[in-house]
Amino acid sequence: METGQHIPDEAAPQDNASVTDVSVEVATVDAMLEKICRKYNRRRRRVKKLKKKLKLWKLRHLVIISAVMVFLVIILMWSLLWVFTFRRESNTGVYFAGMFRVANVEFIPAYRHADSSEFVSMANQIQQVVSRVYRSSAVSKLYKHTVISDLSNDDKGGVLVHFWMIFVVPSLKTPAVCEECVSAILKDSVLTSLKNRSSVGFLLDLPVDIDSILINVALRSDYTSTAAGSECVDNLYASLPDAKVPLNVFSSWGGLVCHVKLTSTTGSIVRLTVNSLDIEPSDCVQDALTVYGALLPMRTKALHRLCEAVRVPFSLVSTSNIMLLSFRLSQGNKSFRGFFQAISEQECVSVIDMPADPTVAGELRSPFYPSLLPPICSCTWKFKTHSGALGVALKFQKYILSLKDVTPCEHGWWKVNEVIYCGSYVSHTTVFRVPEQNVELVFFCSSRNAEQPFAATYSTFNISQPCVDGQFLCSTGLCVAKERRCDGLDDCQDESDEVFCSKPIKNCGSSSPLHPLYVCNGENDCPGGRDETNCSLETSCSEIRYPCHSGSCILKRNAKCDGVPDCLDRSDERDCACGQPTPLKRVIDSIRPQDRVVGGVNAVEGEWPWQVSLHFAGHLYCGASVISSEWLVSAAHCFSRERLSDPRQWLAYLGMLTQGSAKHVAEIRRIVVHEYYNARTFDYDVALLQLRKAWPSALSAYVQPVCLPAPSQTLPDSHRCWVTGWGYRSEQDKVLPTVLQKAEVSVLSQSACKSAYGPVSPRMLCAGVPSGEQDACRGDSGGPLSCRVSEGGRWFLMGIVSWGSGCGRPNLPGVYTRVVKFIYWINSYIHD
Ligand code: 4AZ
Repeated sequence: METGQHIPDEAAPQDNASVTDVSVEVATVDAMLEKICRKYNRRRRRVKKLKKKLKLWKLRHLVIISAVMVFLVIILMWSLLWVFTFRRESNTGVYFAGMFRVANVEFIPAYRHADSSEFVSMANQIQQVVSRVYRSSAVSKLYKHTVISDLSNDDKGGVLVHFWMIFVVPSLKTPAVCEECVSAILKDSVLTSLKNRSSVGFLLDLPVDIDSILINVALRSDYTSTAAGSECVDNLYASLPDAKVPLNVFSSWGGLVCHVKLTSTTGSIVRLTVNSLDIEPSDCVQDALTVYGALLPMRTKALHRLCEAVRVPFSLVSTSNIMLLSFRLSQGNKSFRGFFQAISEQECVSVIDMPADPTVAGELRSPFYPSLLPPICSCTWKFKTHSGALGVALKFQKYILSLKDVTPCEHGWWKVNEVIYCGSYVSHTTVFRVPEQNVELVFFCSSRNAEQPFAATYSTFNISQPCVDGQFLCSTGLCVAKERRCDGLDDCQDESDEVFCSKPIKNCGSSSPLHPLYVCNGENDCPGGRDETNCSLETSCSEIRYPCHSGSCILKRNAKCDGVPDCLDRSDERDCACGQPTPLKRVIDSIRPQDRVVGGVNAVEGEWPWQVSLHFAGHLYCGASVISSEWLVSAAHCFSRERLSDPRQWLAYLGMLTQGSAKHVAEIRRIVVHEYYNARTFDYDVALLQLRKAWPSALSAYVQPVCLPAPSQTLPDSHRCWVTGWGYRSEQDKVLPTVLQKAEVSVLSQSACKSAYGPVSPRMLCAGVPSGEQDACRGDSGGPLSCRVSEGGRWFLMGIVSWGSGCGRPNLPGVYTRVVKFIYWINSYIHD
């Protein structure tokens, strides 16, 4: 801005002004002063501004510096916290139980006593070697120490060393001390020194058999309860062959976990006889006795586990001269009574010359019979018949041989004249025939744990005619009278005499008796319903008659809970608080959209009050059905793998329509998988689950048991039933439905089922529709196939979702466990 006089920005020099100038200048003094004042003011303002700026700058820096300081302090504190608290907390002890054989060392009896100087000196030497190996390994920083727990005499010579190894590992590094990794360190050390195909090498200077090295991850509690100083470890020794060494254990004997170590003389094996075991059945959680073929509780050496009381004595053998009994006994009166013996190892080879008389038979028995089969064993029988026309027949009780397929044999494998068969346990008799004069049978044990023994009677048979004239050859190998074919009774024990039968003639008017299938089956087959009269007369029993409580039977097959008292004692109408749902909305089931559960529709609240959703580790895994206030029934295959058999990992959702809205969530106390369940064939696919607590009866509008059918109960072919569950809606589906789905399916005859799948067992039942549009699928397993015998009647559990070829495929129906075959088995648990 211009004012006529230029005011320089900076103070102008005034000393050169002359006196003559003064007058002139006097006139302008005021102006000058004003100028100076203005200049001064402007300067002051500028200084003020500068000061303000400086203040602001300082403040900003102060804030930044303080923020940085706070940040640094937080980092420092976090690091300190992590180093001193979290890091320490996340360090875990990892425990291993192991064993190896030290060769070329003579075993001396003093080694049996951990307090002997000989033991201490030998143990120190071994412990130092093992420690040196691990301290120079990749896991040296994590290795803590080794404790030698036992030295025993080994059949192969030398000393068998049992030891504990402890690592302290930050959680993030746990994979570095896996079972395989830890055992590889030991094996690698020996491997480098192996010579001349011998299995003995050197662990530094210790001669160790590489094949004997076995290391298992173990529990800390097992370590503390077996470690030196524990009050609950006992060592017993059987020095005389066959002499019984008594073994009695009581819960007052010690702590919760107690161990008894058994040893017998070199060259012998230990046989344990259990006379009685009094414990609570609790699925091995509270009470259990685990028997090991080692002196430490090593997982891969477990021989047998008892989680229920034992009343009938039995015995089992170890695979060597050592055995460990590991008791877990909770409070209460718990006891074990039995004894152990040193028995000699049997050479199991027999040569049998078959007698000429085909009626004379002998018996072959599993190794160590009647003791349970150990996991490792073999036996050979060589038969020779007197003629090329005669072969060898073996009649097994509750055991069957079937040709091996790609899956491994879980219950023993057999080599029969070079052909391989798998053995399995079944509930009936079978006959295995070898149509050759010279037969060599070799049996190998192949299960992970001890198993039931078997026995078979052997005899010769006519190769060209296995069954005599007038007899029919069943698939089980049994021979039954020809008249028994298609008589409605399971004479063959696998129903092979009752499939592919033409419909029996209804000889209603004739003097010969009416075919049993038509008699008292609930349908009027003869004019005037003559076949349905006198059905309540009490008579002798057979599988197609209804068993009254009194012990006698009536002809009416479907008498149970049908509203009419038929038995004299009225037992057929007892315990009928089941199978009567009270849907809270009207049920619409006729019109269904085609895009749901393999052809299903949403169920409504209260429609299937027995339906259960079983969740494993938080995820839907299977279905189940409520059958009483504390028992559910499901499929065995839902629990067959080791981790799935722990009841603590499961939750049962009861009274639920939509996932997440259960009226009751129940914990599981115990899972009982059928003892004959066969994971290869899915035969005997049934399991029972006992709840920790009964579900509240106040929930009866939402939770109710389904009726269990009588063993005699029948359904006409093509009878319509319902399958329910939260399983996938198609084979390709990736998401599970949230609302319970129901689909209507027809029951197929056993012949139609066999036409679809080939061999299906009598314990299986097919249901579906020819198009495949309605079916069960993955996730529905274990859930119910619910049927009403008569319109408006009660619902019965006729099937349990088991398996099938895919889901919803045409002519490949769903396969269900046939519940009528398991009524006695189920009742033996739920009415205990
Ligand atoms: C299963 O995997 C499964 N279509 C259940 C039932 C069926 C197929 C598979 C029948 O659990």
